[in-house]
Parts: sequence; C-alpha cells; structure tokens
Amino acid sequence: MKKYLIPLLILFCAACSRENPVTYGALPTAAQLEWQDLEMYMFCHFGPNTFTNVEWGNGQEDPDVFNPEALDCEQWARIAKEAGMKGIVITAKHHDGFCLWPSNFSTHTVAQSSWRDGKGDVLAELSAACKKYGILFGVYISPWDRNHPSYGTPEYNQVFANTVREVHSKYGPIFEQWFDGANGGAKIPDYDWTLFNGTVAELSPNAVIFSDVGPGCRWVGNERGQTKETNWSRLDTDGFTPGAGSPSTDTLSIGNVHGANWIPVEVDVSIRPGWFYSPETDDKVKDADKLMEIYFSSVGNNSNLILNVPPDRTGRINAADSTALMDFKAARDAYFAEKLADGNKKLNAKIPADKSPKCVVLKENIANGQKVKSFVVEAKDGKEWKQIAQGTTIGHKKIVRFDPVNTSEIRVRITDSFAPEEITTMEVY
Ligand code: FUL
Repeated sequence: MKKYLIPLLILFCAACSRENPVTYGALPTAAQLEWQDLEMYMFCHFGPNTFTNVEWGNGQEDPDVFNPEALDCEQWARIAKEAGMKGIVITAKHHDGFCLWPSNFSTHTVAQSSWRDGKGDVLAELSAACKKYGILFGVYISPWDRNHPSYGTPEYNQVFANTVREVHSKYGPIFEQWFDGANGGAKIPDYDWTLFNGTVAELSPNAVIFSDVGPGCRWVGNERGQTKETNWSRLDTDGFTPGAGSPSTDTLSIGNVHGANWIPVEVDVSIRPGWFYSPETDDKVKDADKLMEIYFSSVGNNSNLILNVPPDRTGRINAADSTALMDFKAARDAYFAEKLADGNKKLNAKIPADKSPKCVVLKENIANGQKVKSFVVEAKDGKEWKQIAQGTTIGHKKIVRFDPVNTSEIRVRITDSFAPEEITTMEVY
C-alpha cells in the first residue's frame, strides 16, 4: 500500500492544482471581466461643438446652435451593432457644460434650446435605442465645466455629483462612466473623486469607471490608438489623481508590473482627426486599413477599444463614417475568416497541409491575474523549430502576427511567467 501512497498523493495534488490554479497579484472584479470581453464599442462626441467647428466650447455658446433636425439615435445604434460594436458611450456633458438631457442642475441644456421646443432629450432616445438594438449604453460626463457658475468653488463637487446621480438614475443601465481628466491647463479644483466614484458605484454597481487612473479602466496615454508591446493590467494609483495628477503617459501605457490594482487599458481614438463632427473632415475619415492597425494594437494587445464616431449636424452618423465602419467590419471578418487550428494543452497546433498561418491569438485566464512575462511562437521546419515571433505580456487577448509561414506545426512556448500560466485560447489563423 505504502508504495502507492506517494504517487497517489502526487496525482491528487496535481488534480487539486488544476482545479484551483494559482492566482497572481491584483485581480479583476466580475464587472471588469465582463467589460474586458466587450473588446470594442463606440464613442459619440455630440453637442454644440458639432455645429460650431470647435473641439472645446467655452460654455458661452447660444443653446440654439444645438439643432440636430433629423436626430436618429436608432440609426447610431443600428450602425454600431452592424459594425460589431458592443455599446455606445455618449458625451452627455462635454467641457462646455451643455447637457444633452434636461438637467435640473444646469441652465445650459437641451431645455434652453429651441431644438424640439426645448422638449428634446438625447440621452432618453439613445438609451432606448441601445436597448432596442441589444447594445450597451454608457456616458461621458466632463468634470471640467466652462459654463457652470459654481465651477471652481467647493460647492461644485456636490453639483457634479448631483448631475452624475441624475443621469445614472434616469437613463440606466449604464455600462461605463467616462470621467475626462482634461482641464485646459487651468487650475484643477479639489475634485471629490470619492464622492463622484461612490455615486456611480451606488447607482450603477456594474459600471466600469474610466479615468486616467481608473478605478475601472485607465487611459492608454495617447489618442492615436497606440499601445506598447508590454501591457500590464495592474496599476499603482496611490498619490495619483486623474488629469494633471496622473502618472506619466509611459506608465499609463505599460502599467505597473507589480501594481496594486487591476485597472486595464482602454484605447480611445477618433475615426476623424477631431473628436467632434466637422464638414471639413468628411474626407479625412480613417479607412479600414488604419482601423485594422488600431484594432491589432488595442484589442490585439490586452486593451479595449472605444472608437469615436461623431454624429453629424443632422443628428445622424455620416455616410463617410458608416462606410468606414462597415469596411472595418468586413476587413476583420476577412482576416479571421479561416481558423486553421486550435492549440492543445501543450500549446501545439497541427497545421493542415497547404495552409500558411499568419497569426496566433492567445488568451490568458485573467480571472486569476495576469502572469505571462514573455513567450515565443515557433514553426516546425523539417525536424527543427524556428522562432517566428515573440512577445511579452498576453492578458485578455494578444493577437500575434507574422509573415505567412509554410509549416506543419506551430507552437507557443511561455518563456517567463509569474506563476503557472493559464492559456485558455490558442487559435491559429
Ligand atoms: C479629452 C477631451 O479634452 C477631448 O475633447 C475628448 O473628449 C477626449 C476623449 O478627451 O481629454
């Protein structure tokens, strides 16, 4: 009996560790895990700036400039859905302070405009449209407010919290709350982030809160759609605040390898040169090639992508943008049209004859933390293995591209990891 005891014990421990794999470092919440699976959603910058050709309104604009005569939020939602976007985040209030809903806490809103005799409500229409088309609804509410008379005084914190409360109580469910850090270089007032974040958490407990430093997700550090090869979903936030008080843009991109909090990257980028619509940029909409590049560097590198598609002055998404979005969708479908193989537990994948792989998609079980520090991709060449690509972090998803290679087998070797790695997906295309 004794001689079986030790092998049995070893087997038992191995089985346990398979069922209870080791967690490592900071871990995502259930809401963050769901959010990360969304991968891609749309941003809609819309407001007085849509009509005035400026990016930052000064808060003094006549509310009557906001006049989207053919507003059609269902068209936005339909296009987003068809393009494979999982939701829409709208600028409910940008820096000019103009509210796209009739707010009780401002006098610079749709209710003061003659659009629909002051009875219009963009948030009501868009949240209903998103529900109808089965996509999620999110809001950007700018703390910086160039209109509100109390901005810059201690009273403003409560005004802003009331504004956030109003939006989250009237238009939920809200999947993401965007808090912008911009302030135009002006002195940053003493924002009460605990109050703001607490208000969101109370009313929309599953909403992921974006700011430069989270707590739900973080800024990537640029607005060009670029990430760095190494991308940890961990970040240290002690002593930092959104905006001017945030860590360096390099740190925001890379994260902190041993960071105390799980705060993954969200890549924000506009399909046009500006965030708001302008007729001058109708011929400068990013094409499918450019959007694919952004897709690979964001979704393909452990980040979510929030792609801004600004509705035009009629209140509809312009044909130039919707065409680019559909081309982008077609390009993704074409790129991933043929899955050649799934890797086995040992991360080996046999390639059918006459096929030349060009890409491997890897996913880590991030529910247990982010572990992988480096890996290589190798292709069998006769009896030898040849390295065809290498990488550092993996995280939620890593799309590794390489020159198409003639081979019978591809393998991935994890060359360094903080804990036994858990690769849940290896797909070869
Ligand atoms: C920036 C803002 O200043 C821009 O206007 C835009 O909203 C962008 C997404 O964030 O900080």
